[in-house]
Amino acid sequence: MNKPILSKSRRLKKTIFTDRLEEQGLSAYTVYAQTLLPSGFKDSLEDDYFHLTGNGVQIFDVAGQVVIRFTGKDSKKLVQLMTPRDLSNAIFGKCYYCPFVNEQGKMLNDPVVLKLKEGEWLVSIADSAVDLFAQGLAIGMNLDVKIERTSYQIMTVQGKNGLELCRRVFGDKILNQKFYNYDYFDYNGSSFLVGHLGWTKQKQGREIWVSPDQHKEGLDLYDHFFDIGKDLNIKPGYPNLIERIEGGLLSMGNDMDSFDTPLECGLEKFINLDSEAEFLGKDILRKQKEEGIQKKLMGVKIKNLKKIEVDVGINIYVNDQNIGELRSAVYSPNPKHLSVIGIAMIKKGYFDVGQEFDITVDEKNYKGEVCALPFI
Ligand code: THG
Repeated sequence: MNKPILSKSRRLKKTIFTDRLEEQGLSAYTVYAQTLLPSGFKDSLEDDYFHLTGNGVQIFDVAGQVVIRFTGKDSKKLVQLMTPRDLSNAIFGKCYYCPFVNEQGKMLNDPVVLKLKEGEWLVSIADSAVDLFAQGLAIGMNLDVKIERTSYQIMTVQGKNGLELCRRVFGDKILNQKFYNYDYFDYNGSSFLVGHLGWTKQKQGREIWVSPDQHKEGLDLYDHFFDIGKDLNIKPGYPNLIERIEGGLLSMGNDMDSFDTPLECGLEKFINLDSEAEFLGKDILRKQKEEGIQKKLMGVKIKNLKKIEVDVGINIYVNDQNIGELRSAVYSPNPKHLSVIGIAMIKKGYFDVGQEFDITVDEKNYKGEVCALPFI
């Protein structure tokens, strides 16, 4: 079939790494927060999955995780207003994964939030325009805050050998960094913000946040990783759909959108509905928690299907009755699965593990089963 290409333009932001990735054999892009996000190189998605979860290291250009900076007297108030996660005791050096919601308590985004200084917050967004929403709130509420879409450029080092690669550059201090903490590390006289997190379930990954005035040094560091990482089996990578779905890492716009609440998305452990904090949708979310949810994001497995591309939600049925929608899916070559695995929003009464369902993919009928997230 004809494979259309993505036409580039100034509207689709390139990153400081884009040219390099193309030299390295980039074969596919997607777009994330208006930024080019790599989605394939020379090898197959499955080969890249085994490399990422096996004995290698991959560097991803994830500058699509656009960083919005909030500064000023009301910066904390505004960031808190958008999330049911209680940030009142947020400290420097920690990263906070925060569901952001609108006034209906529905998902707006699911960024990572950092308190950088008193009165300065960085919000590293998923794929929706948080800055515009925040600007509207700030104007409407007359808040003293400056909201800027920055040119931070994030790269992430992932895979089993990633920590050793980072140790070679940043020294032993990196080995002691705790999950979801950030700190500053030197490379070549430049101080980089490095966080222990990043877009996979590999738990050893590190993100390097190249600041707006470090673009040259950031690209130097990218090249340096490849120079010194050959014996560690290094290659350029990208958020891997198989690894993401297995790990149950949700994707804004794919698995969840502005029709879903964090409770329906299984994000309850990242929110505090009993806090004193003032945030949008508080009463609605409290009520929903009390009354119980009517739908829930779950894992699904589909048997006897080898290939699937979900570019629109696919309905799921039990006895010809619609019980939900498949939102992301991929064939997993992991010997534990060897089937299509996916993430689906399932209606109440059917979101129990083991529930069987029918689904039609490319005009053929298949049987599936609801399972828990994450898969592994
Ligand atoms: N890094 C940065 N910004 C981001 C992401 C990132 N912005 C958006 C995007 N990712 C949002 N998606 C997720 C989803 C899950 C996680 C991170 C970002 C994640 N969750 C951990 C888990 O589920 O195991 C737990 C996090 C925690 O314990 O606080 O890592 O990756 N800069």
